[in-house]
Amino acid sequence: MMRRLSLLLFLFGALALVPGCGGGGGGGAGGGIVVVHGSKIIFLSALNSELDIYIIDVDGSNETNLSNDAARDDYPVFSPSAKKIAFTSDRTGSYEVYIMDADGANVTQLTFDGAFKNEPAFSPDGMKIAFASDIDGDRNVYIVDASGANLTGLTTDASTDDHPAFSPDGTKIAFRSSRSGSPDIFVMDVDGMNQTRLTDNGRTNFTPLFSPDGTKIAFQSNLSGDQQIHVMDSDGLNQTNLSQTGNLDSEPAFSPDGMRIAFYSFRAGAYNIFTIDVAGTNEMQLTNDPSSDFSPAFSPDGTKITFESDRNMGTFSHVWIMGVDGSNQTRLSTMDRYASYPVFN
Ligand SMILES: [Ca+2]
Ligand SMILES: [Ca+2]
Ligand SMILES: [Ca+2]
Repeated sequence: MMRRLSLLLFLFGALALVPGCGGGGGGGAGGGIVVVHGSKIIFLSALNSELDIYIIDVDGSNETNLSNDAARDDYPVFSPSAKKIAFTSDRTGSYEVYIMDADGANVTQLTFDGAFKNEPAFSPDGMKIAFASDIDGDRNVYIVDASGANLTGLTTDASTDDHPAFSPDGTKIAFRSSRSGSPDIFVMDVDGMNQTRLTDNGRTNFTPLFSPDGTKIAFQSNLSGDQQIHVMDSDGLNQTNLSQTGNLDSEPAFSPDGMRIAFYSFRAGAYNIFTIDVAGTNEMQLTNDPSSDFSPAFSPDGTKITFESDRNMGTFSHVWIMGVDGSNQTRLSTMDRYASYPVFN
């Protein structure tokens, strides 16, 4: 997956693992977690090639390191109930899939084979986790029960298969595959049957994302030369370049009602957050700052957007929040660490 932080970590160089610092932080009884959706944000935090998963209240209080391990703890995703967080960690020396309670308690390792893994995604019922791995030597999409049982490979082609994303009804998984010669968006049944190619443009297509009602798939493509936000019907029809700016547009996120897509764009020499209707109309620029604003994500009620920005802090990126009209832009995280990829519970 083309993640900005991966590049950052590459620049830092290889990680020297510090032994003997295991264990999840947070404490508390997992079964008793009461979730108020939209009240908390998880994000990835990095410093000196070490990664941790943090959580913070939407008012900026209670900034907490949930993983609290010397290894690289990466790719945090809330379960649909937001009571659990799946993530990857190399705390055993290889990247495995883990699950923990949303307060950091009850860390459970789900995979044990030693192959690289990333991009975990919860099924809509929270019972399964899809992820990408090279368990079989090449990159494929796998699925495992949230208990760790029934690890199953869904793709078998020798090319790259990754970027899994569940449909909202849990029956389909969209993914990226290079089996046809160039990276394209595919979809398959959740058991791996009926793998179907949706894009066929000879260019690079990646990171499919179902709309909340499952009727559309947003994806990124360099079909027009620059990386742009595209959308299509979930059967591959009506493929449309939404952003069409001639500048880098990336990291699309659907609003809860599925009507708008937020993304970041590098226009006029700065990274800023924009939103646009899925029909390609009513584009709005929400941030207008020379700093870098990335990774927009809507609140569950659709009234707020959290994002990453390095404004005001010089070196470090931080978690910010604003209204969907760009109002009241407020910094939430305060640690002297990089903060990236914020998402609401
Ligand atoms: Ca860590
Ligand atoms: Ca493969
Ligand atoms: Ca900016």
